Amino acid sequence: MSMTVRRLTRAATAGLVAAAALTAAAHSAEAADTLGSAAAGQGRYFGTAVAANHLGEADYAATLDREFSSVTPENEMKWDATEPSRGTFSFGSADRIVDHAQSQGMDVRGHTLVWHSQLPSWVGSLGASDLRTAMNDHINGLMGHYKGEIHSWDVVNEAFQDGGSGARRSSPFQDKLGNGFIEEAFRTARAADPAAKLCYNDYNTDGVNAKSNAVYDMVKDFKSRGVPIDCVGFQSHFNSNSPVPSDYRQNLQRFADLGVDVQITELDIEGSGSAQAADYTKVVEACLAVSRCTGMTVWGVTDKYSWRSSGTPLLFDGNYSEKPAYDAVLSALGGSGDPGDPDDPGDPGDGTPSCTATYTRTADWSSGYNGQVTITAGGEPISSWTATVTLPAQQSVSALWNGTPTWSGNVMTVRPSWNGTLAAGASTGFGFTVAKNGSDAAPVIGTCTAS
Ligand code: G2I
Repeated sequence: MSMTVRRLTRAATAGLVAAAALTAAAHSAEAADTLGSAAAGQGRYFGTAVAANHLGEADYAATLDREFSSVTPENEMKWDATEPSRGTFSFGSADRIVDHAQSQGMDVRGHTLVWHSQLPSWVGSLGASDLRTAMNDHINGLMGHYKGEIHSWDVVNEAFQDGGSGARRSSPFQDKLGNGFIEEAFRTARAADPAAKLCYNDYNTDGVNAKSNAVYDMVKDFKSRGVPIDCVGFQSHFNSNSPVPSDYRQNLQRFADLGVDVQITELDIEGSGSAQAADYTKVVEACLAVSRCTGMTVWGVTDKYSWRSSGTPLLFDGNYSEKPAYDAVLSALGGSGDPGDPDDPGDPGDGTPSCTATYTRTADWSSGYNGQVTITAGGEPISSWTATVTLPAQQSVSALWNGTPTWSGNVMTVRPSWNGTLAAGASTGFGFTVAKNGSDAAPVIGTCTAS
């Protein structure tokens, strides 16, 4: 289908979209008991990254539609997905997300136009002059297709190196077009969709450091020379190696003081329980303290689909139950959700048994290892649980304790032996010994189900 036809088709639905947005706003005004409605009460959006291939999962879509007011396609608008060969655009998966968002009255962030990663190899093989044309054609192709439908675009993503130098990262764009590629991308983007906010987006720029200083200097220079830039995105992927910086708010504020909006674009914080909740509170409070911090996006709906799933970094667990981090964010946003409300999914008394399963390798030797899966009940007591462990093809289990396995190929389904009954929040687990048979890969733990 030609781009012109898609553009007309998308524009023709705009009236319906506006109607849906009004319905959502009217609904949310009644009670600020979701992330999106509570954030709206603070004049902010609260978004999530979304993957098109999960939209058909009822619980995923229900959680998304209930809680969030903005979506960012996690991979579907990237160059490899949208222009896999030169001049041939494919918008199918991204359109599914945009259409879904619009049907629910949610806004859309565009991610991302010019990035060194998820870049098809044909781009890297172009000479400078062709590459410049291809970069501008790509920006025009995407922004034209979604003209008027994206509230903010990540025009350039991750163009600076990590570490102390503050230098630009090597990429086809940097190496062949030089420092000016960023400015050129922003100028092209402004002309392509004048209504979209144009953002520069990066990670490890959340506190004041050499990398954020380099981005700061670029933004300052752009503002002084009239290069069109409206916002800076702070990805905010946190864990114990990269904790929420103590000068997070101060860093957001110094960018805002340059005359740009700031947005938290890919928030996730590894951990669990009250420690994770406290970290999330810090982030939300920092954004709310900076008037130009216009919104926050978490990088996924549920822990089970996170790019860092083993770190359980998100607000909903693998069963879509609200975690303590969810309650903390809602409360920091001034929402009226009650952390102990039996009507809230995941809160004690909601009547839905749930559990989570987490895996650790507890012993390791050349020919084998021991694995331990910890089963933790959600906000309700449970009387039984089921967890699946998918082993790499070569491996075999030689012993298993504190659980009862059944097998289907290399998938082991484990149910309790004596340890099915758990109080709300209590844990048990099972262990097993694996013969590696030449493969040292880790097993994959499936979603825990409880009754
Ligand atoms: O790495 C986390 C994020 C850092 N900032 C830019 C973001 O765009 C980036 O997102 C992640 C996605 O969450 C992952 O889902 O970007 C990764 C790729 O750089 C994404 O991973 C890719 C896998 O590498 C592919 O193998 C897979 O086909 O996801 C693809 C789609 O599931």
